Amino acid sequence: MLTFYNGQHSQHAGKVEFFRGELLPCFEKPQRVDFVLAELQRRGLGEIVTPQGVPLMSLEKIHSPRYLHFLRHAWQEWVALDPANAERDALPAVWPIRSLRHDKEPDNFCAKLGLYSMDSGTPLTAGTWLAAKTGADCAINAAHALNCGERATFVLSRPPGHHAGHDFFGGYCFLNNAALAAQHLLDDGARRVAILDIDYHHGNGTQSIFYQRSDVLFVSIHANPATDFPFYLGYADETGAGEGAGWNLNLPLAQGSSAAQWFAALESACLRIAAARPDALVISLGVDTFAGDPISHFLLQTSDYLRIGERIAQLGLPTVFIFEGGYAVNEVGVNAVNVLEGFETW
Ligand code: SP5
Ligand code: ZN
Repeated sequence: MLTFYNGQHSQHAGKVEFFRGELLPCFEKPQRVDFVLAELQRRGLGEIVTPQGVPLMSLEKIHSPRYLHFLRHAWQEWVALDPANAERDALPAVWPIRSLRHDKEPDNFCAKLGLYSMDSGTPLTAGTWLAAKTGADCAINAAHALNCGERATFVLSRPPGHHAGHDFFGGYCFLNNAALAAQHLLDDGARRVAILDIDYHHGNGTQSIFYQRSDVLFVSIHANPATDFPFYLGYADETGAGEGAGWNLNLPLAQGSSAAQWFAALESACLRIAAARPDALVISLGVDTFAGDPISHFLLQTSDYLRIGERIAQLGLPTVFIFEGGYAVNEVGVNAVNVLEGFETW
């Protein structure tokens, strides 16, 4: 399997995230990708390539121009507020919630941070734009490679993407790599693309981007949003709207769900995807479903990840795997690569 690796990912290295009144060390750290890369190389699972940079125009198919402009210039504006900010992560602290305006972009940088974000757990740093942009390059290159005859490709990048919406960051995500890959597959001629999101957290960004569209089926298995981030989206009654009615399937599970319960949901997900007869598949591959994950509450074991890959392979579709969450750093490499190996060996 061809892997598109973002060597600039380490430029995004947040110091802290805000959680319950405290600044905690970031869970989403560079070593995550280092462990996956080491495990890929150890197993010799295929070539690792550097992507070509894509024009900003291709990001505008998913993200708003003013959000992209904000992200590109955010760090210099943050440091312009106070030179001492060069040593501090930028975290939002004020948001335009219901009754406040979204249509005016404020001049004040802290106000802009709130306009373009959903949480205070996602630090923006000096290298965030570079890491996120080269990650998006990987996603679009990996989608394009399917058009050039690859059966499957893997996007090994961070920061992750599935919480990022049309014009906001959050949940450790800035650019929605899965959405960018799906859109590229459509632009390359696919009539319909399915996205299967198996990260522990609901992919609110991806869902909202495609909610009104029938050319992208979004299916997600995740923790019940009543108890888990991103809290405000991901319920089973969200089935799509307008043209997209019927093209969104959420399969929320309770905290503490077993592997058996999780695999029952995977079966429902795969049946829906097969019924849609898509031309290609994008997997938002989070491995924070692992029993040992420090921020999540499902109970999958390392060997379960091989079975996930095998079941996905049975769909028989050209597939782009995109690395999302997974915070048990020592196991994240083995678990993620097990999915790829299960897929390859089926
Ligand atoms: C891509 C992805 O997996 N994003 C997840 C974002 C989750 N953000 C909320 C994290 C809450 C951290 N909880 C700390 C628990 C410490 N015991
Ligand atoms: Zn997650």
